[in-house]
Amino acid sequence: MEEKKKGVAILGSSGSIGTQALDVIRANSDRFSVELLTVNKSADLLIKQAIEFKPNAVVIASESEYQKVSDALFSHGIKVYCGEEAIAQAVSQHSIDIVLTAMVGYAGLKPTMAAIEAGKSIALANKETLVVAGEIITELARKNAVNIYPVDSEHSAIFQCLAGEWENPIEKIYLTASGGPFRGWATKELEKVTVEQALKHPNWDMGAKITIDSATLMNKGLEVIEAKWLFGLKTEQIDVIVHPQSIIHSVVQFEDGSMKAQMGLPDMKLPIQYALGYPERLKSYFPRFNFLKYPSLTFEKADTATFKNLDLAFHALHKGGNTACVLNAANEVAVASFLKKKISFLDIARLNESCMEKVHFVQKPTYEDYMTTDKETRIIAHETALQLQS
Ligand code: MN3
Repeated sequence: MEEKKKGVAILGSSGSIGTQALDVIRANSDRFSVELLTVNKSADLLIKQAIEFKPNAVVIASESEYQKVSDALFSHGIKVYCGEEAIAQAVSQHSIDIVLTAMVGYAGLKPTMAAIEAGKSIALANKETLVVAGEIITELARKNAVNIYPVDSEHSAIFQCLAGEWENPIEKIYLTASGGPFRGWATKELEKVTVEQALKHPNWDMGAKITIDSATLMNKGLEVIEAKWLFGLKTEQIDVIVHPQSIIHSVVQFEDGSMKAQMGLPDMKLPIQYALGYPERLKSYFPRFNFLKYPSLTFEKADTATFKNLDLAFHALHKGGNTACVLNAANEVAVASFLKKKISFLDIARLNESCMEKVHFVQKPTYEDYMTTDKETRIIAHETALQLQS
């Protein structure tokens, strides 16, 4: 008997995760069908992807690109929509079983909520969604009996270690961090870091935002917050360990002291495929790890005195309320300003810290409070960026 293919929606199909997800689907076309593709403004790539994968519908957020996409796909019988609102609506299509959320930043929040409300499984690649509103998202998923499968490699590692252990409490988790391209650098050396240097990650090939976040250790900070919500942990149960080779992707320690780690060569296709294929492990031809090529796997403490963002994330978790939402919005503005060469590399953490002090604290935020916090933070962050430039 032929099994029904899993219908996949990819939100953010033009990005690094989105294109790798399509590689996974191309290699497993007997298992998956693409039902929806969405992009922000990459019209040409969207057209090419749509013609190859024949989704039911596509959405382009940028309205100015709509006509071009619509003209190109008309004869292929693919529905074309535009605007942010359309993304949230399109995810509820019947043919969709799982929604891969691979867009960047705060923009992921609303469509993720819509997908959960429509009862779709979530393959979560947009960590900002849980950072901004982890409590609301996890509660919504519980209410709608929706599973959230992590795509972030560290969280996928933890999820894989937990398979078969659902009844056994976690004592602690260790998120591994490569340390980024500036591991071991002193503050003085970091003053002059250029955008080009920061965009070179030693182990992972990723989008610009996450590559900068990796260089500042903000990415690991966001992942700490993401882990808290995904696995229902207390802040004290989460630790970060620098592991420059990026072979061990994270570790779970159970109450008997036993530790399970998931390892392999760093390749985002593996966690993407695991999230889409769960609970099955689909055969892959990704390169295999060879122990003899890595005679030493090493571990060290994260340098949070130099890379302050990681501490800011722990601080945000301790303080709770809307603080992580503030940190996320501040950081999105800070990274964009750095990429435009308006502020320096070290200014990113300065800007983040300053916003966390200035933005008005809300102890028990509602969805509307998060929207207000995000807006308010971006205004303050832009002002702070201007002050830092002068
Ligand atoms: Mn990661």
